[in-house]
Amino acid sequence: MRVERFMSGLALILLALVGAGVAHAEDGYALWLRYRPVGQTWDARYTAAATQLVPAGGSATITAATSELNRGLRGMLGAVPGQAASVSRDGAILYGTPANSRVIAALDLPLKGLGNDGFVIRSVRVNGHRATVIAANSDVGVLYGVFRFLERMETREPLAGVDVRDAPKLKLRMLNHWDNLDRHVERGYAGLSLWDWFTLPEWKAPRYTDYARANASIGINGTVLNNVNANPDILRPRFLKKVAALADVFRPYGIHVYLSANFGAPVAIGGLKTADPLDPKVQAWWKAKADEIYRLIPDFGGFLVKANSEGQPGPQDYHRTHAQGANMLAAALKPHGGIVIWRAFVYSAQNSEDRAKQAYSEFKPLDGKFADNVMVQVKNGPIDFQPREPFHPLFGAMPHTPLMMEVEITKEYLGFNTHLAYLGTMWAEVLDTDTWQHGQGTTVARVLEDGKGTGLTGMAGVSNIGNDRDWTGSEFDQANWYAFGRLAWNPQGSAEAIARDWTKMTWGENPQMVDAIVGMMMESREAVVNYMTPLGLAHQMATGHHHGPGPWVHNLSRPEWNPVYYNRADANGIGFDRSATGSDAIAQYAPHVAALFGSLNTVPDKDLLWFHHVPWTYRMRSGQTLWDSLIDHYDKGVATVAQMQRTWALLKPYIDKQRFDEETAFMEIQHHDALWWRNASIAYFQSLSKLPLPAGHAEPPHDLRYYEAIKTPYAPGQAE
Ligand code: BDP
Repeated sequence: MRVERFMSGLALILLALVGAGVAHAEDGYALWLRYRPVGQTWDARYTAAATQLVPAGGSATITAATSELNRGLRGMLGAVPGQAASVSRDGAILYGTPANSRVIAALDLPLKGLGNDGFVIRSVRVNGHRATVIAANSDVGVLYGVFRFLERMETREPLAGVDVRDAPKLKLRMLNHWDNLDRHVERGYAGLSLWDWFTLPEWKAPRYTDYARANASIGINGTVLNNVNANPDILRPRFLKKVAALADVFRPYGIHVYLSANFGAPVAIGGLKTADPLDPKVQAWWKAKADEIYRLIPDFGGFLVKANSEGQPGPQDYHRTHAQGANMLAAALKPHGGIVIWRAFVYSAQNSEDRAKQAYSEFKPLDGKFADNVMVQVKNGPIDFQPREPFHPLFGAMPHTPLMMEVEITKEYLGFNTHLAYLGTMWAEVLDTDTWQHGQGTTVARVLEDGKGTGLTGMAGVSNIGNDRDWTGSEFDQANWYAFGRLAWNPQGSAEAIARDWTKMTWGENPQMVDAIVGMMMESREAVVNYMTPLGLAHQMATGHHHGPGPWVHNLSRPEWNPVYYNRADANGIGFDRSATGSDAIAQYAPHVAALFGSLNTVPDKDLLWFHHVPWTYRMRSGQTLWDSLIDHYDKGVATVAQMQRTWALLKPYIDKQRFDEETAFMEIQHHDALWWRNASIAYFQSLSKLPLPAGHAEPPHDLRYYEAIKTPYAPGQAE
């Protein structure tokens, strides 16, 4: 009796919970694949277009597509359609390749030219019934099409009369995890590494599958599992078995596994005395290692290498070039179809050349000297993932080398996980910039789309994923993972359209709310630039962890580690002269671009202090002095954050409590940090310029010493 009463009490509570909408309580785990009920307006229409699933073929990938359709339709429509071997009623969804389905083959769809990964989604008639066909040349293409189909429903696009034909513009769309073997994530702000090396390979956590689903949903098809500052132990047999277990989970989702390789591995774990790439024993060691890896992982992608950079070993230790090093590894991978991705992020410990010039100086002479299974991976800007940089000059200077662009999804220099900064706008800004390599119109996007005869094209993003429940440490940072995938698929895509799709899937469809959130996102990165490093400043962050301001730092052992190296502020003025009268970094760009950046008359304000040193009293095109404009920018940054807070507060009625509360708190942190950045930066620069603040702008509440004394030694994500 008691038990019964207890049970019915429990049932009542459960019912009440569901009824009261607590079912809507969300913690971000579902990402943009929330599949919430579509609501009355859409329910009947979508239900009529999803009455029956007709898969073609039985591969693990097609099975994954079926289970995603089931999951999505159950969530959005409340029911799972039955599965059938052929279309037997109106509203069927038929998905597969022409090779696996005579019906699909007979539809004669425009699949030519779509490659492996492209797809067609179309309303058709089959056996006299209305149906939607999702077809591709490979099962992975079909899976991408299925995700796009579900995304159309999530973003409330009509399914009747659908006609989509799409294919990725880049071949490799990769995440780079900077994950260590002890699960610490370098520059990670979302908990520990997802890879639980300790329990692999036996325990393949379900979360690995969810990771693969999320990536496949946005077309990501490669993942480098470990930090570029690579521990050679990952190449030991014990770890390779664990890597293989992850590769097995990811395979159905079209995701290939890659590893960061430590160039010194033959010495560190191979018992050799040298890692010289021209030494036959070293070559044999890498060949045997590659053979061993491919026995375990037949579709292994290849190696990512950080060599002779920030203390990592490399071919230059043996007086060999980057090309000689890369080509040696490439030869080991070549028989298996693997590739080498060689990073161009280098600056020397001895070289006194402007750091912004060093990668070009090192790599430009090597153009055309790399094997045809090597790509060079170039960061978006010439320094290091700053809130704003001009595009990297190598993008306009390597006509014979396939280039991969590397961006940092994790916000090492843009406020970690607690600052809202949508990076789609930042990446689109770089992608849309014209390098003028082959005359007007050679944008960075087009350079990336050109495999230089090798067929290798790609984009890499340093992952912001960890084992936090919401994956990325904040809801809004999920948008950066999503936007990366979308832009890697189509580097000419629109950052705003991407933000809009993500917002609808992540927060809901209410049009006012969507407009408000997209508006916040679209100005968020500029706000960070304004309160941290306006007008072309860069690398003003505190030492090591890069959290908070440190524009005064001048005592680190290497000149280019110090913020003063970048701001060059003194009593007279501020900025780094990279024009012809200075370091002449502009000469690394095509003449048209060099002229644009090199002259004070034409340099965009946003890049002014990157390329020029100007007096505090310099007259900007607006008529303001540089000093006044600088202060304006800091204050604008803070004001934008305050505006975002007000907008967000108005959205409370539309958003579930946990996610709303977390972002509210994070925006408070962001506002506080923005003020800190503004005040500390102004206090420092004012100690040099000795100028009063323009009317209407408040003095920093404390003196410079106060800001210099602020330390945050336990900031997360530090390099070890
Ligand atoms: C820097 C990071 C450092 C990375 C390095 C890299 O601070 O942790 O190892 O980039 O890209 O921005 O290799």
